[in-house]
Amino acid sequence: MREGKRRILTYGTFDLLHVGHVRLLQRAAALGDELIVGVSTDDFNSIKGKSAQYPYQDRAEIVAALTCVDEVIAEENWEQKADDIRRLDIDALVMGSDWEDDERFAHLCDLCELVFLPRTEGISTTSIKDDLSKGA
Ligand code: C2G
Repeated sequence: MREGKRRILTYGTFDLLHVGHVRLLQRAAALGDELIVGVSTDDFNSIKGKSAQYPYQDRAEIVAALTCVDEVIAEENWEQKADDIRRLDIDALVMGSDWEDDERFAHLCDLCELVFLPRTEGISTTSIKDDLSKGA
């Protein structure tokens, strides 16, 4: 905790922001006093095998505009999380449940709490893109 404030961290691409993202961020924010969000850069998205519709600057600006978000940092690689947790004095790392079994997160429980929240079913950036391309 920093100055007695419980600090929450989460990461994501947050492309074409939708209710699944917003509900994740709101629930994460509700677990503490401050929410810091690592938004994946365009280069890191390439590493993740994702290509976002919006460039990093726009995605970061949109996430930063949410009232439940206190700070946005760039997520540039898989390896930065431990350093981010220490540097930002994080109390809990919060992710959607699709990350629960990912070994890239398991070791982080030595540094802070790990919380995995149920995903919002029935919506994803990919499904939005597919619907739009089909003229749905
Ligand atoms: N999410 C959700 N419900 C959805 C869609 C997404 O709860 N219907 C959550 C995801 O579980 C994730 C967050 O919203 O915790 C952001 O999702 P994405 O933008 O798809 O991010 P992702 O590709 O999962 O990147 O290092 C971690 C990665 O950067 C996470």
